[in-house]
This record gives sequence, structure tokens and C-alpha cells, in this order.
Amino acid sequence: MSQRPSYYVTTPIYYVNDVPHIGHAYTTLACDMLARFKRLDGYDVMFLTGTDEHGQKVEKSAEKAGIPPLEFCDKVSARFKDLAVAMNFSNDQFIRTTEDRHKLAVQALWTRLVEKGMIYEDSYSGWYSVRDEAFYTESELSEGEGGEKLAPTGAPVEWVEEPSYFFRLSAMQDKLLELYNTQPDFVMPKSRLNEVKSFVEGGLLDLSISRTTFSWGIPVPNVPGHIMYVWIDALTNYLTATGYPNEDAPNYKKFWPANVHIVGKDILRFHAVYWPAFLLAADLPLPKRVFAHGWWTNEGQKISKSLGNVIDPFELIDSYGLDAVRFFLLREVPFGNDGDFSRRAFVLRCNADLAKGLGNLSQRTLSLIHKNCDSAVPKPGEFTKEDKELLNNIEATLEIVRGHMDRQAFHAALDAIFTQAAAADVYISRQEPWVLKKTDTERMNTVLYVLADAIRQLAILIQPIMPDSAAKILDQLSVTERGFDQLGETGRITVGAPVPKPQGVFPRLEMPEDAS
Ligand code: ME8
Repeated sequence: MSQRPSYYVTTPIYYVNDVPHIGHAYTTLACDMLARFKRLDGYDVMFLTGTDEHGQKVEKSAEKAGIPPLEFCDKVSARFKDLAVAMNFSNDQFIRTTEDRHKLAVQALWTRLVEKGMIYEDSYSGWYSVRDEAFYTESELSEGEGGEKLAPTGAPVEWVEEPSYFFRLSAMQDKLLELYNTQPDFVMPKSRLNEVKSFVEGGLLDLSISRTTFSWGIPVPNVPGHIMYVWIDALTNYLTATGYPNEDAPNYKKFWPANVHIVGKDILRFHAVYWPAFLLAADLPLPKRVFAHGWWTNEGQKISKSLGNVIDPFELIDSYGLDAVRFFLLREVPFGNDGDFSRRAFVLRCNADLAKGLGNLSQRTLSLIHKNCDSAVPKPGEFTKEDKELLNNIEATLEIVRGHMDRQAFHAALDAIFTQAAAADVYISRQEPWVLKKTDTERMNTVLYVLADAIRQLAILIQPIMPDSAAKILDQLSVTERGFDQLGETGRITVGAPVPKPQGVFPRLEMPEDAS
């Protein structure tokens, strides 16, 4: 039986009211890098993504498209699945909230909350935003240009009056504050924890969790006419995928509670307040962390359909290649901060770190080996201090990267790896193997061996972010064992391994003409 530790990472499930854009690709990419890293690091991983298909917003979008809601959901959900393929996401499951297994899980959670006395019947009258699928109090609203009421997100709100079931959120205030105080890593980054804490300290109102004025949702058990509020439905997906309500299901036992829910800052309150409140009330274990990342803008502007500046991830991949897209999104902006997308920054970053950096280093090294060492990894002589220093520093990078990955500091993890690629670049310039070719072939062999092994290790380390490019580099070095246990001396590159004429892995990108 496998003794590997488990790791469960989730993305938000995306609304199918609209096709995927760069923001959706971004969150799932971050989870993908983490999932791939953990697998290589010996964990048994479950990585979940999917689509959120109920609620008024989706119902209205289907109406607008003139097709029944489920048919509409099938279509848009398929686009998110296409995105997962195009982005090379390694998700273990793709959940849809219209699946029967999910209905079962949500209804079971509801029944459990009823049994615990946490749900009661009343009626709701107040403001609701369909765009945000959220309730707002009068004091949260502002006035738009035409005098209309607006949610803090800028979304329009409407007055709603209907019979509704309520969740006793107000009763959870102390328990939530205790959670934030005893487990400060429950919400990251820290600035977000402070935000959540002050929201909860401000007092919590009970939450309306059923709707009666439309029908596109999961029915409340035993109460005709009521469907569940889309957020109690959506959040439960994280449990559904583990096999809940069967608490003996192997995946429930292995993976619940989740290690981290990675979400955008827009939906922090739902994940860091409502979700733990539901779970605490139901007496179910809490996820270990909610990480809220920042928001991408496009050349300084909010990304929106009405502004016509939505960045299409499929188009980006076509223009620049998949791994450049994957690399840029996580390398450029500290995870947690907001980021501005610009093609100029994209091209500059990818050319500096990939084409000129790691790409050039491996191309030069492999060509030198191919030409001067009979197309095979040469036998090294004694290692000098510089040789050992380079290889040891690269080997030590894993531990540094591990620390960053455990704090979802993806940019820092990449920085640590690319600092070593830069060190290898300094090494090749100092050692000048092209000069040694004429003066000291034995030393040239050692230098090229050291470089080949350095590149092998760097390629192993970049697998979570650029799996295809890493594979191309490792193929060219005839390296078949690619786990993190192969870093350092254990996996040293084999003398005599064939090195065919190298193919470029990271093409130089052209700066777009209109880039400022
Ligand atoms: O909120 N920058 O779904 P959603 C960064 N169904 N990330 C962005 C982004 C941007 N400009 N735009 C979108 C929902 N995102 C619910 C979630 S979970 C139980 C239910 C990403 O389709 C980011 O992860 O509106 C954000 O939180 C998510 O898409 C919102 O996706």
C-alpha cells in the first residue's frame, strides 16, 4: 500500500455564463504548478477544477442564448475543458455542479446543517446582485451615475423579497475569529487575513441560502419550490469530488480536508467566511488554507467584455507558445499581488529568461558536446571548487523551492530556479569551454559534463511550470529518470549518454510593433 502523503489542491469552479479568459487560466495554472510540483516531490495529489453551473446568472445567460440551461452549460463547460487541454493542466478531476453526485453531496450537507439546528425558515427582503450572486446590505451600496444602486464591486443590484431559508451565520462569529487567530495561515496572504478578520469582527448577519423566484438550482430537500443559493451549492464541490457524503470513500479519507483552495481575491469572503462557517456548523474538518491571489488588468485597464479587452488564452498560446504563457503568468507578478498584462512585458520577460537565458545556455552546451565530444556526454575529470559550487547550489534549490511552494510563492520559486540558470551562464562564460577545446580538452570535458548535469537538474526543476519544454531538454540529454529524487548526485548524468544535434527549445519572441 502506498504510504505517500496526500495533497489536495482546488481551483474555484468557474461560472459558465461566459467563455474562459486569462483570469481563469491563471488560477488553474497556479494550481497546476503546485500539483505537478507535489507529485514530483512524492505526494499523492488530487487536483480539482470544474464549472459552476447553477444560479440566476447562468439561467439568464442561457435564456439570452435561447437554449435550455443544461444545454448551455454543456457547451460552455466544454470550453473550460478545452482550456485545460490547451494549457496542459494536469487536473485529476473536472467537476460540474449539474452532476448527480454533486446534487447528492449538497443535499446531504444541507440535511446535516438542518439536523444541527443551523438552518431556519424566514423570508428575505434586501438587495441582491445577480452578477456577483451575492446579497448586500444597504450600507454597502453606493450610487451610480444614473442614481442606480451599485454593489461595492460596481455590479447592479435589485430588490428581492421572497420566502427563504437562512443559515445561522451570526452564530459562527466567535468560532471564525478563533480560527483566524489560532491558524493565521488559514487565509493567505496576510493582508487578506486582516481583511477577512475585520469583516467578521464587524458582525455577521444570517445568510439567506435558498431562493424561490427561479428554478435553476439544486432543490432544497423535502421543500418544494426552494432551490439552494448558488454559493452553498458551489462551495460544496470541494467535498463532492472526494466522495462526500460517503465519509468512508477512499478519496474522502485520503484528501479531505483540502490543503489549499486557491481563489481570486473577488471571492475571498465566500471561501474564508461562509465556507468554514458551513463546515464548522456541520462539524466537518476545515481546509487548511484559502489563498487569494490578485487581479490581472490589461495594459492598465480592468478586463471586461464591454471594454473589448478580454485576453483570450487560446489566442495567447497560438501567438507565443504554451510554455511561454505558463511561465510569464506565474513569473512576472508576485502571487497574491495584482498584475498588469502587457505584450511588451511578456516578450521582454520570456526572451530574457527563456530564449537568452536557459534556452541559450542549453543550446550552447549541447552544441559543444555534440560537436566536440562525439555526440555523447563526456567523461569528467576531477571537479574544481567552481564545478562543485555550481552543482551543489542547484541541488540545494529544491529545498528553497519547496519552501516557496508551500507558501504559494510561485514567482519566488521560479526566481530561485532562474537564479541558478543565471549562475550556470556565468559559469560557462568564465570557464570558456570553446577556448578549452584548443588548450585543455580534459578540462573542457569536465566543464561540459558539469554544464550538462546542471541543465539536467534545472530541467527537472522547471517541469511543474513548463512540462513540455523540460521534457524536450531532458530528451536531448537522454535523461529518462525525472523525479526530484534524481537531483544531485543520485541522478548524475550518465557518461556516454547520446546528445544529438540540439533543437532550440525556447524561440526568441518578436516584440509586437504596437508595443509601447
Ligand atoms: O466566482 N484576474 O466564478 P467566476 C485574476 N463560480 N483572476 C481572475 C480574473 C482576473 N482578471 N478574472 C477571473 C466564480 N479570475 C464562482 C466560484 S468557487 C466555489 C465558485 C479568476 O467564473 C479568479 O480565480 O466568476 C476568480 O476568483 C475566478 O476567476 C472567478 O471566476
